[in-house]
Amino acid sequence: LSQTISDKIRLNQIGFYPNGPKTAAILTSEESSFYILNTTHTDTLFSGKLQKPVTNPLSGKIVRLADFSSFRKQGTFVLSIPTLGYSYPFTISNNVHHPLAVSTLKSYYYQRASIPLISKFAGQWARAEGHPDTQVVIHPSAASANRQAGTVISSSRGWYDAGDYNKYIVNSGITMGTLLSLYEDFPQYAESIHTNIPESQNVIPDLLDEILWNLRWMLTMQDGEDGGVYHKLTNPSFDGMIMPDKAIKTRYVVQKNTIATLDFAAVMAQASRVFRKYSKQLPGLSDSCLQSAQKAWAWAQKNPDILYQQNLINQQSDPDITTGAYEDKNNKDEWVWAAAELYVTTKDDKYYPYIKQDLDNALTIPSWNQVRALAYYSLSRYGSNLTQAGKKDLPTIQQHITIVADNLLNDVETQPYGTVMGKTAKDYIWGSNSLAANQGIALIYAYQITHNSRYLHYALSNLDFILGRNGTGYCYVTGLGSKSPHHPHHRPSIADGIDEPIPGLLAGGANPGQQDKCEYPTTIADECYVDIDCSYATNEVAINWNAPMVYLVIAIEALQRS
Ligand code: G3I
Ligand code: 9MR
Repeated sequence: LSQTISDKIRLNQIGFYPNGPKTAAILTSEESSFYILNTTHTDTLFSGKLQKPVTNPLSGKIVRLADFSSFRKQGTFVLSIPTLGYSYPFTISNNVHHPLAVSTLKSYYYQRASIPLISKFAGQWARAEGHPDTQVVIHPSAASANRQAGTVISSSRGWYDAGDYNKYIVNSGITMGTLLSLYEDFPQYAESIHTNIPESQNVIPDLLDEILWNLRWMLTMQDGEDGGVYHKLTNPSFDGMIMPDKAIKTRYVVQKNTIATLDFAAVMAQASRVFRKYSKQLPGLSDSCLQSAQKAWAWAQKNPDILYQQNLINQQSDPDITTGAYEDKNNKDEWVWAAAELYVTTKDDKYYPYIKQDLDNALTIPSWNQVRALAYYSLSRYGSNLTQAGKKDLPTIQQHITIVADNLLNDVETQPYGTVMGKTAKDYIWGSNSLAANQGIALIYAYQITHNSRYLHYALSNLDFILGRNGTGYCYVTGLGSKSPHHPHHRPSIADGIDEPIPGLLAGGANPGQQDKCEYPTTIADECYVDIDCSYATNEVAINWNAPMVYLVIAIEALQRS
């Protein structure tokens, strides 16, 4: 009998709720019993039989599930399969994911530009300020009558996008939309998250203080003259793996375009209603956000289809820009999102036709280039407070969300890991873990609409997926769980000389695309992940991946508590 930890036992390495579902996936073809033991292995507290074998269509490996949902004792345990060994330890308790919620939200503090991180808040990851961004140059592609190429503007603060140090409006858009929605959906639980940041002592919840850091940057990305919004603030090319304060190349803002401007409008419209509550502490902010949103909207109406095309820009101007492109060729969904947030905030029916125009098409899980679901989430949330036009379509809008959720649940029982994520190889895109989280969010909305607990149950299955019940056995959040990423493609984590990576960061996850050309042990879709910093296609981190993670864990915690 094996006395060691077995990598063939895959489960959420953080834990489970006493009354919630509890599942482990075992890579074995053998019929077997499984046991739950205390961590010293002296007491056997529960036993059960493994379920019938399922062949994983992606790898051909055989998986059996262990269901121990009826084991409700609180504490820390291991699961044992006598012929294989023990699982990593896991905890059963109420609020078991609270530390994960704190840590994944705190990660945004570590991503802050234009501020030194001091040890009181950053612990061993204290570092010097990077990128004051007070001397940012207008790139020729961004020139306008009032701001000619070469003009210098100030565009401080904001979060670094990912493992790189650039700041991109499109990706900030979905990130902010997700975090603002989290506050609107679960204000009470969100207010109970304390991340120990410089603003923690004020009366504003830490989640909103963190959001403010990026909001204030985003506001500077609008050309105040005409309302258009720059695509990004960036170096011409990516830095090496160096600390932020050592990365001092000239930074530019580049081309205003319709999609960035609409994403900006959506965020500002939503921020305006969220921060209205704090008008005393933040005088004028809510009004400024709304004005900026309306100005952006007006610019987009005058410039309805300017796409960001990096190659084109590089043919026409210097210096060449080769950093993250966030090129999206379809702006239909951004029109819907901006219109929806402006409509919800102002209750002005003039925005409604833009929402209406896409109402017949199937909804998709959100990503940086597909934001229509964010519009529907907000409309659904404000259902009873909409004008007649919106109220009339509310059933259709909510049905779009439940259809997406039902599609996710379709055939889920035959999935080898019993998770919604990974039903097909197509799920393993660049940033696949963020897809898992966004699927979970769609299920949470479906649960809020219908109160059918099956949706909540399977939202939790995707949290389990991210935390270990998956094809690699990784708990994909740095600093948590027993087997988590140690070498993310994240410049500060690599360059700071500290062994442990910055905590609370969600790695991109399995992606057979291998766009980085690093060395991979396999091409199998759900196993194609490698914990080396070379691997930006599987092991980078990004603000738009962490945001749905923060949302999912807080939503599950909040719903568990209620
Ligand atoms: O649009 C096609 C779709 O039609 C096709 O079915 C699918 C099949 O794989 O591919 C889709 O394109 C993908 C695209 O993302 C849109 O999802 C590309 O293959 C994929 O390579 C591309 O990956 C993006 C990557 O940048 C490269 O551009 C990621 O989504 C995006 O998250 C990532 O973002 C980077 C920033 O550029 C820079 N900062 C770090 C950040 C995270 O890695
Ligand atoms: O570090 C960059 C990462 O943030 C991007 O997601 C990735 C794809 O655009 O590119 C990384 O930068 C790499 C560059 O594209 C090629 N040379 C190596 C760089 C990584 O060190």
